[in-house]
Amino acid sequence: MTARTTRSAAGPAGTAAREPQLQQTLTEFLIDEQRKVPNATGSYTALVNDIRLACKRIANIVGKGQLVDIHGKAGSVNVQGEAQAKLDIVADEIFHRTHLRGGTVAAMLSEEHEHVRPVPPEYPRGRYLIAFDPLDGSSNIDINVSVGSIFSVLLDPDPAAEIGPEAFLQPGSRQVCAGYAIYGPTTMLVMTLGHGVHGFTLDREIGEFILTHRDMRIPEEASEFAINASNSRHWEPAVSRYVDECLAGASGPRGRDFNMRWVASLVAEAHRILLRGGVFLYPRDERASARKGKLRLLYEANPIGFLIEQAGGRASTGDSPILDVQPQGIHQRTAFVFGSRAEVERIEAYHRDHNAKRYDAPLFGARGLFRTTAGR
Ligand code: AFP
Repeated sequence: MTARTTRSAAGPAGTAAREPQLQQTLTEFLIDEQRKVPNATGSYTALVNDIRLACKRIANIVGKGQLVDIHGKAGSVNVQGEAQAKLDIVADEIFHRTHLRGGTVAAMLSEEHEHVRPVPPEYPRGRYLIAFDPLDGSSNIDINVSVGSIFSVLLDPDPAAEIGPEAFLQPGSRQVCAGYAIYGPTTMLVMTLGHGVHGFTLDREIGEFILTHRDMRIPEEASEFAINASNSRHWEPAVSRYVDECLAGASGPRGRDFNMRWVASLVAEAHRILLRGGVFLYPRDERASARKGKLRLLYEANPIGFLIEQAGGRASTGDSPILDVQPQGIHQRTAFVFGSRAEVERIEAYHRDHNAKRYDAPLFGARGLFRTTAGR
């Protein structure tokens, strides 16, 4: 055996003395991004570093589960009137505390708090506003299914003014950064800084996020749709028509079979769609609680919408682009449809066609698959 073909004890033939393959870390990625901006102060990089730390802290606790008594309800309700899980409260506290000291943030908005929380005067006020859903998909916690955190970053519109809720009332098109962490079999941070979408996987042994999914693009071909079908009797005609056509499969107007998915975690659905294509719908419907939709505009729909658009997909209210909506309130709800561009455009077209006239949906009408009360 010559020196050239010496077999390494650690690796297969031919890999002897190979240079270690150092994958790019999130830190290195951010340094490269910062260098592209002349006169950057590093404040933005520091903010993303704090987001990363908050997500790692939450991932650590999510990963321990009931070992640290984190499952179950907290016994309180949030501003939306939803029962809070213990992990909702812990994750909210982690996001809040992790962003207090850095001097990057002026105020925070959370799903779990009625009011905006300005950074207290003992800490420096930063240039950014951060809105977050600290723990998305809480109903999945106790059953050990993926949950996540969602964040949206805006610029403080008036750094000299006292900060209040109106500072956050900016359309999603003004976001400077957005993303989510998904706490699944692996923990990933998926984000956009406004130029494409990149995914980083947490390597727990070195405690770093590694760039594993550069420039994520939503596949154009879609064969999966996600919707909570238990609400079908309340849907608008355009939504019923779209779902009916998917369910009709190869023999219907779409000419091919579709599959249906529903994880009840926006983060998990968005992650699947980014990687595999498809479409997600949480439409408004005729229930009093859902007339304006269910998902929250500022810390659910806008950040996910920004990611989806940056990955080449489309994000919509069902009628118009989600990122153009002028928010009226910090906890405002919205209808939300996103995913592969052509599917979302089709749903928008159905809304235009059908909003004026009643659609007699064959699968959801009196003889419908999901409807039990005849003629209702
Ligand atoms: P939480 O942040 O309160 O856990 O909300 C989960 C969620 O907003 C979103 O992630 C899901 O898509 C949606 O609710 C599921 O809603 P249904 O339970 O009505 O299907």
